[in-house]
Amino acid sequence: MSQATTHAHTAHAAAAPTGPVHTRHGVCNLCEAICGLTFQVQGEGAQARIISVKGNEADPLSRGHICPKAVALKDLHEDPDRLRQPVKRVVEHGPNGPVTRWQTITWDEAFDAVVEGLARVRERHGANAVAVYQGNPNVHNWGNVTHGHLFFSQLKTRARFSATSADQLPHHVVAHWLYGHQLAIPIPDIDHTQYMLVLGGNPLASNGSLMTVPDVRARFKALKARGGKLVVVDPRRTETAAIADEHLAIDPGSDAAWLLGLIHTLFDEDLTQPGTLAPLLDQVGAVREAVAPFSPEATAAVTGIDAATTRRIARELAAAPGALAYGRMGVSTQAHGVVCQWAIQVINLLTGNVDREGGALLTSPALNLIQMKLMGPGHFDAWRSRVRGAPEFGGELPVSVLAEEMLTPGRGQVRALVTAAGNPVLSTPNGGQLERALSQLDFMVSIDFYVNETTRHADVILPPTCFVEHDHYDLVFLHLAVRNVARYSEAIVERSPGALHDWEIYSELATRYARRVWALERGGLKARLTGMLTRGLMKRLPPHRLLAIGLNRAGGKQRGLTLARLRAHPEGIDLGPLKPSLGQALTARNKRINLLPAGIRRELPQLVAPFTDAPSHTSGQPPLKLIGRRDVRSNNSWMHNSERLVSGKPRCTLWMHPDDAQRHAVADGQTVTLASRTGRVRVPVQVTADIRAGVVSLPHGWGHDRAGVQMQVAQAHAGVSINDLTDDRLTDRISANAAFSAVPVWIEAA
Ligand SMILES: Nc1nc2c(c(=O)[nH]1)N[C@H]1C(S)=C(S)[C@@H](COP(=O)(O)OP(=O)(O)OC[C@H]3O[C@@H](n4cnc5c(=O)[nH]c(N)nc54)[C@H](O)[C@@H]3O)O[C@H]1N2
Ligand SMILES: Nc1nc2c(c(=O)[nH]1)N[C@H]1C(S)=C(S)[C@@H](COP(=O)(O)OP(=O)(O)OC[C@H]3O[C@@H](n4cnc5c(=O)[nH]c(N)nc54)[C@H](O)[C@@H]3O)O[C@H]1N2
Ligand code: SF4
Ligand SMILES: [Mo]
Repeated sequence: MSQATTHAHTAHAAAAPTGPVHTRHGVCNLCEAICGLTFQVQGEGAQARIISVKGNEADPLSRGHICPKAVALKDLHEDPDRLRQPVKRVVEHGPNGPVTRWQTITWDEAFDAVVEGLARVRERHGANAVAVYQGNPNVHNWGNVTHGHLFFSQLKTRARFSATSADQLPHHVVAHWLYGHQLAIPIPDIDHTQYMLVLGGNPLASNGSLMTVPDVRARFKALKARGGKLVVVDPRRTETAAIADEHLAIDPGSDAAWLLGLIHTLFDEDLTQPGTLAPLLDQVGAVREAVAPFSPEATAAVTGIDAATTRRIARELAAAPGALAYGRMGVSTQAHGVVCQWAIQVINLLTGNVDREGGALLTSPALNLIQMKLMGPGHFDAWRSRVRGAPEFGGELPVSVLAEEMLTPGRGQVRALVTAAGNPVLSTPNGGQLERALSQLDFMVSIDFYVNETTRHADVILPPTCFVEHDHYDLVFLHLAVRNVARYSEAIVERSPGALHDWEIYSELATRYARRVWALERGGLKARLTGMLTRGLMKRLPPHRLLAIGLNRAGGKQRGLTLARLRAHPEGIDLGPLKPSLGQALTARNKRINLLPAGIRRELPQLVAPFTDAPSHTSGQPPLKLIGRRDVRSNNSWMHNSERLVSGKPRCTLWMHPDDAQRHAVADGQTVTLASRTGRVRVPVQVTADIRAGVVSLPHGWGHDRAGVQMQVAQAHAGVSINDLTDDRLTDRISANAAFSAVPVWIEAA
């Protein structure tokens, strides 16, 4: 089908601003660092323009740090491609075949169309035929956190998916198993540690993840200045590896073997010293037995790291007064993601570094979702996906199964989709297959402000305001920050007339949808009336009112943490460094830590042969192993429409080691066809010794040249999508999280 775009919208920026200049304090929500910002805004009302964005020196967490993306918040605000009114997709049949056009509609029409579209599919095919995919910005935009569930819970579907399972699901599974809550993830005390072992994370480019750590470069510098050591384990010599004391270029996908080798050494050399948590640990002896086969000597051939080095690292970790292992994306999105994250916790526990200053600790945010029971502890494998039998976690299925649930006929086949702040075509494995599945749906709605690779398949797009147009209190990332702070920011500029915030869209959808499906619902009248009252009430409670209520419930008055005080301190209120609290919390709940959860106990014996037998290369050259990478000027798939973030040399290149380039007769800059089981892309090669031989790397979030995308700058810098090569069948063996690391690929043609 040819797609022409007749949708036009008024360019927003154009006119030069006039009038007085105001200074306003806010934050950046693009990544987990949540840097404090100072904006200069000129003009009034909806005409106001942002004229500068700077780091806020007074911010107790970010201390003035920003990265180039902060200024792009202004570009997003002014972007003429950003949708400002709801649109519906209209297909017209012209002389050259069907033509797609986006027609602007009123909010009223849009809500009605969405509610009708979803309700019809549910009536015909049941509630599970309507799927939901929630993307990453849902956790970066607090209105989604406070009000999203009102709508999503109404759908009563088990077909719920999110970016979590393309990212950090293994962390949640392990936190749930070991510490009793999916969000109980100990955070590196980077400002006080003497030894930090980083695996599969590149905070210098990502600005940290499951570790809100603005200004990470300065913090690493301070770590080294006080005599501490930074070790990076990554198949690439990353920006972080470049400033580390030591870099170990591990073979991708083998980290679990290496980490088991570290645990083995801790026992073997009598280095365990669990400290204050020791009385709470169960199954320590069972762990010792389970890791017995994985000596550094037995696993060295698989990991590419020699046994002497592994043993030395174990000794260093055990000896440092405050040390920690930290693993992120690279060791989460792989076939052994859960084993990796479990092993990292076990190392920190056995060396006494969990819940200890200079180790990894739980945070104490002003609004603690765990303590206040505003978020459930999580549950694993309570049901499984229809086609593959993949386990749910916390009510969500892994996104790797989304496309097959749409493409496989039968009862419960997914026929409608809601995407909310997500771009799964570019961000989930085998995006090409998902794309084919989306084009066959009966109905699709996207809550998003761009017509992008995913939303172009929607029947209706509901565009919310952008970040600078609404207030913010970070309900999620303040739980993950390396220092406790509380910080509320007002909107920086007024929203344009008629625009709705995400939370208002969810409130409205929730009420209208509930009314529409009232007749379909079973269950007691009382529960249903309570639901109706809650929705009615929540509609009148904006996020900031809920914040005020929440702070009050958390004893804010006594602690001087009221909304009024937060408003008076837009730079944030410092609540001090991380302090031990896990031990007390577990004791109070009468909980213990089972160091060898059943899922791990079952898994380890199955890893003995693959991890301890040296790989054999009898059948010619093995395929190359594909991994990803991030760049400080990208933000997943959706900030490439900012000219300042995409200018300069193209960044979507395939990194290849000189030995591999020679073997494939490929020159630097040459374009090759790279193929995998799922697809192929044409991409220029960048020859560099900064990657391990046998491994190639592509960044994710590119591939904007699909027909019908309406992001002009991004289209001009399209790149290719790594997820046209990644594989929905390659998943973490326990959680079924996507395994993006070590995808087998080969060069088809130079
Ligand atoms: N600039 C920028 N910042 C971002 C984002 C962005 O897109 N751009 N995205 C944000 C999001 S959503 C997240 S989740 C975080 C992620 O934050 P990080 O986890 O720090 O993510 P990456 O920078 O991708 O680092 C992953 C590293 O793992 C390495 N790696 C790949 N495979 C393996 C393996 O098998 N073993 C080991 N040991 N390493 C491996 C890669 O080479 C890479 O350096 O970043 C956030 N911040
Ligand atoms: N191969 C490979 N794949 C990856 C990764 C990788 O490292 N390698 N990283 C993975 C990771 S860590 C993540 S988190 C996922 C991200 O996966 P997704 O969340 O699916 O993708 P994003 O690129 O973050 O897309 C965000 C979408 O939300 C919209 N948006 C932005 N802000 C708002 C808002 O405030 N409200 C609404 N309603 N919409 C908004 C944007 O326009 C965009 O369409 O990708 C994953 N995919
Ligand atoms: S590091 Fe950059 S993108 Fe991340 S919050 Fe800070 S300014 Fe925003
Ligand atoms: Mo992520």
